[in-house]
Amino acid sequence: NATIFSLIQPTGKFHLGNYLGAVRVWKDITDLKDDGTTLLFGTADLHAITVPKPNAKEFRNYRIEAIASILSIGIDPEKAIVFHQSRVSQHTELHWLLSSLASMGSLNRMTQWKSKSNINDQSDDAALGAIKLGLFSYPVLQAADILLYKSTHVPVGDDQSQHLELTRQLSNTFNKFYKTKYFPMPTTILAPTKKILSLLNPEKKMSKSDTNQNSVIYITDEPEIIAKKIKRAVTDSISDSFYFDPVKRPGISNLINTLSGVQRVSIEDVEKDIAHIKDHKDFKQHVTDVLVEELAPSREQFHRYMKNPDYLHKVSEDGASKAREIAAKNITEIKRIMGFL
Ligand code: AQP
Repeated sequence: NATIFSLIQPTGKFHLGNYLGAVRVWKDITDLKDDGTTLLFGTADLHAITVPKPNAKEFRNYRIEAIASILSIGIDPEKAIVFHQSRVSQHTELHWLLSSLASMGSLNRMTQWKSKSNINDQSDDAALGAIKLGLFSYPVLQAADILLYKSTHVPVGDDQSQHLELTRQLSNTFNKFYKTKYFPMPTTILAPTKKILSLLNPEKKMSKSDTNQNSVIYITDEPEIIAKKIKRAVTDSISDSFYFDPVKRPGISNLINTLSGVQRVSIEDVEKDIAHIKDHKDFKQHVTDVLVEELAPSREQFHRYMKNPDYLHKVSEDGASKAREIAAKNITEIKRIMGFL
């Protein structure tokens, strides 16, 4: 039977990238599946402490907000297991077991620890020495998350493809070493929308941890905030027509890609739809209108859920208890294969 699994870090409010690259895809999958497929979606709260950490009070709030966001997008907790990673201790247990198979070389090739630690020069020993082990071994924990449930499919944005490749490598290494077919080779379900970029620097991806709030549209942003951020978004001075050309027009192309994702139509169809627009002000107004309309229902739901923390707690604890049932069974089998039992 298929198992579809994905997590998101509770490192702040979810933004358009998280929405189009992850959580809206999770909702689409949940709505579609009614065939006994196991669905697990939740927060990667153990991963969240590998980046500059919020204080405990903020972190508690981010975790709650993440569950409220997942539900407000319309994921039905009766159909999908919604939970916090840290509430299922087998994730860290499998992380250790897999870390004995993960080579430093393969982790060294991952790009995320470099971008998240802003390390440009790998001969800078002092900078390298300051990098935390947790950030470096992040992809091993991610592989453990996925393999713990013998997941067959993992929906993610394209920035995560490299980590999924490492997961498949670890699955293969384990199976070969222990002469078993225990772990599946999880397939990446790539989000249909290309990476969403920062509004102020379209060289970088839109990111929760970006220090400049104006570069990010949060899915809970009020209409006037969305309008203000889109107004300030970096574009260009080519007027009269708006078309997709990420090299020459990165800012405009990022907005067109966003429209294509939100409206679920191709880039070409967006170009046709906006062909009549001649100036930047009208183009930005159009983008604002589309975003405001798309995000309004989940924003309202989000505020409703946040007024009921007991319900959110219950959903994530019920989810964790269902996840633990699968995890406990699987970790016992894994430890038996490895000779611990
Ligand atoms: N800009 C993006 N465009 C498309 N997809 C994106 N995702 C993240 N940013 C974009 C997808 O969101 C899912 C959850 O990501 P995550 O929170 O686990 O980690 P991240 O990729 O590191 O996200 P952020 O927003 O950049 O968080 P911080 O700043 O805390 O590191 C993933 O499926 C990812 O592909």
